[in-house]
Amino acid sequence: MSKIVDAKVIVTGPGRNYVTLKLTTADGVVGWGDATLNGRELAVAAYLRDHVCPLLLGRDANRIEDTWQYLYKGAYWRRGPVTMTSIAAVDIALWDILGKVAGLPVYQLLGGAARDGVLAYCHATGEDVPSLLDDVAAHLERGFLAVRAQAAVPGVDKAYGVPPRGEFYEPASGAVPEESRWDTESYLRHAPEVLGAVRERFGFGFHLLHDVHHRLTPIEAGRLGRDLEPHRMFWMEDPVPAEDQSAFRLIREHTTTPIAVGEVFNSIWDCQQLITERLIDYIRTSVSHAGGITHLRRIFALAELYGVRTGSHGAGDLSPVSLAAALHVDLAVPNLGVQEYMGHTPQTAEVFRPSYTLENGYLHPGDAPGLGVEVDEEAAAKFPYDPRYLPVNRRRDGSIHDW
Ligand code: CS2
Ligand code: MG
Repeated sequence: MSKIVDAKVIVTGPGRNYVTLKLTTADGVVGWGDATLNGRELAVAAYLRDHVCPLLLGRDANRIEDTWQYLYKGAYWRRGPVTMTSIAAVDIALWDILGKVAGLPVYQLLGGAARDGVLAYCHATGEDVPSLLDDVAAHLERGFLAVRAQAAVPGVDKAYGVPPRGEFYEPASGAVPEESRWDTESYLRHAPEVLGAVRERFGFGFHLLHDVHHRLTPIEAGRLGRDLEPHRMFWMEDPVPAEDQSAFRLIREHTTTPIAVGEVFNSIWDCQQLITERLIDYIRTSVSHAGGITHLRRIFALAELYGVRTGSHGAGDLSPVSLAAALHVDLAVPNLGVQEYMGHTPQTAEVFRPSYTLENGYLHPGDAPGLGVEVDEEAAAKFPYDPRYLPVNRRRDGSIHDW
């Protein structure tokens, strides 16, 4: 009997906060969904506990599309990161249940494997160019074929994406947002030099990526893209705040450097203009922030029509449940670009036990029924929620900038 009889929200903080949804059917089949929204975890937990879980009890777990439509259209107030992350968690958990009932890995339910493995990109960072080059070397040594390179910017403290050497990068910290400083001119001078140094040292035999992280104006982004063209980037990510979709027309006029956008998007409507006008080359929407497997498939199908490839967000603040679900979709879609893979901390591994693998730079979700992830609730209970916010970014004059 596939009726949902229990819906439980688990908030745990093994080194960073995660929100996980556990759905259980009358037959005792359990499905897991990731509902983590970095810095706003409790908002999603409350939305689920107060407005979603009570409505799920008694529903048929097999009716995945109907449940998606019920939660999306039934709320009246549509879209947004909290709502769509909540819907995503339910959707991911229902696909997990369906796979377990069918005895099949979720990718088989999505049409089977379209490839042998999912190309992964890792994060190489450095507080200066030599340490960045060392980190790139270490990741290439581990067999990665795609590397994101981020270096500190001289004169800019707490640059995005660069943890203290040897530490796992986690941007959220403290019950009050940390304040970082930003200087566009320093960045625009430094980024091409840094990425040029990577190419100079390691050549062009691997994919090189870089995350601008929403910080430029359209013309600045056009200038950066043009300056990066000799380095043949796989992509430059989030060059400008992505709400301004028409800005990408201007960027496109100035550069052929491929563009990736979408980790902050949560619905197909956020992506529609960028995809249908071919203003981007990769769509980065994630399975846990953009409505789950059901909605992500729609976004990726639209992207395929326009020659846009996938490049899903996969930072450490998306739990192993999210990465597992992403990999099942990645394996099955025809227009895969690349999957972000930061890995997770040992503490996180105490709570989440995924069956995905990484080999020679390729990820695979595994063939366990469902998503292939188990969640240890006892371990989760050991790690209380620890309030943490993402940083606030200010320009040198103190005015707020995009982080
Ligand atoms: C970044 C993320 O992975 C990325 O591309 O943009 O690290 C992002 O800053 C975090 O996921 C925010 O929580
Ligand atoms: Mg990013």
